[in-house]
Amino acid sequence: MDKERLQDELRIFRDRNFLRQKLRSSLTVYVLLALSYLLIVILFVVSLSRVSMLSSQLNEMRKELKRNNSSNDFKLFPCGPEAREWEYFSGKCYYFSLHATSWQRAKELCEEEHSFLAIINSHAKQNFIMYRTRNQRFWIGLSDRNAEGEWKWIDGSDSTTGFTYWKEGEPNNSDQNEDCAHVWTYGEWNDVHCTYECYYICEKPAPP
Ligand code: MAN
Ligand code: CA
Repeated sequence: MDKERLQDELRIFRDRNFLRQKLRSSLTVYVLLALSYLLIVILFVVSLSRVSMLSSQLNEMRKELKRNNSSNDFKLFPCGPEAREWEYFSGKCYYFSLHATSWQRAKELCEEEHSFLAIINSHAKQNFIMYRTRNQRFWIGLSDRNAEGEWKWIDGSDSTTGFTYWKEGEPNNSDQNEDCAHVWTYGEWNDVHCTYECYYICEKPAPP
């Protein structure tokens, strides 16, 4: 009888021990699992931050490269590397239009580009414009629209006192209706009706 009880107790003891051991080992597994999850999360966060650090460094390098390039390009394109249709001459930038229009529209188109119809006030500028316009008619910022015979530049300055380059016999106000000036053959100036369609030259100061 006693022996049986003893055996029972021994079995219970063994069972409990077994359970305890099982519990302990599965606890170890869970702890290990949790630790490895934690490790993965840490690794993920660290690599994410490294990647974002690297990408911001790369961005900085790209910007620096762009800055260097564009400052170099300014040597080649003083009117701005992003505005290569503007040509540099003696501190000013000029745009020679690719289509013809009326004097008024040309004036507006220049103003839309923060510029004005070209004012020719020196031989050097006259030559530059002559070489560039090659006998084509291009509007310049000169008219006597406000008072017949009083030729004024677009900035209000009087043209009769300064540099002029009229073709011989011009301005002749042909048909009493020619109030706007354009450069023509060999860059010489002529007056025509303002609704005539000419190419046009815009001018603006070169960026600092
Ligand atoms: C001729 C001359 C000019 C005039 C033009 C108009 O070439 O009379 O003065 O401006 O015609 O087309
Ligand atoms: Ca004329």
